[in-house]
Amino acid sequence: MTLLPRIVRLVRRGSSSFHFQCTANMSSNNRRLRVLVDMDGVLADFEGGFLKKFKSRYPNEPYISLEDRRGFWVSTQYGELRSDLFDKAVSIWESKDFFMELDPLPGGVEAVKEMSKMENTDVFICTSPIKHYSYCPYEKYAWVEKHLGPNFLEQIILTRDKTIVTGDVLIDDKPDILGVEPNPTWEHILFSACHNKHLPLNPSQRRLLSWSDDWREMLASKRQ
Ligand code: BVP
Ligand code: MG
Repeated sequence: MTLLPRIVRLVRRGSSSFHFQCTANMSSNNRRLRVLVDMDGVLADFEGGFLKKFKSRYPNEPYISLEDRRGFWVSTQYGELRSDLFDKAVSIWESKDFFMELDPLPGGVEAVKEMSKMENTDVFICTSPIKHYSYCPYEKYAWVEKHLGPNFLEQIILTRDKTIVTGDVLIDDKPDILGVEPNPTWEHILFSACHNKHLPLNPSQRRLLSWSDDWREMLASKRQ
């Protein structure tokens, strides 16, 4: 049977199977993998950039080496060391040029460029700006343009809530990614960082130890 008369009949009947067949075909023909890649701690060296600038601005204050970092929030650990160090830590990433001058983490830019050229793959940079918005959002765009090129500006998602973004995977160094959506569509792949590498292994959570780890195999597993 040719398809057109059948579609016309199904539409006239208002058939729900028509809708089902269309969406099923769309998903089988256009099955694209959507990869969300975090920026701070995954592509850009937030922890290294912070420590360098903290030491240079406050040379007489104690600091926490990357070896001794524990917990996602830098400010919390500095505040525990001495309460006034909380605000001093915050002053570092609230300063002009902090986000712009972060170094790329090894292999990240190359990996993102390579995965964005893969067939049937859409890559987005999914990153949370700080609430002090004078510099951070602008500098995140500038960083992406500088390191990934102007075409990649199309791929930026700035959000404080990543749970409402749809995707197949989210590569992110934050151990707990929470928000208003209790069941995000993505699988969170925990990217290792100085603050999370001591956490007990959760067998249901996959990790990428660095960009030298097998991210291609991880993406391949999501296509099956
Ligand atoms: O914009 C970064 C820095 C900020 O949180 C954002 C993390 O974004 P994602 O990598 O999860 O997208 N940030 C803020 C604080 C303290 C604020 Br008070 C901190 O300790 N660490 C940190 O990364
Ligand atoms: Mg991060």
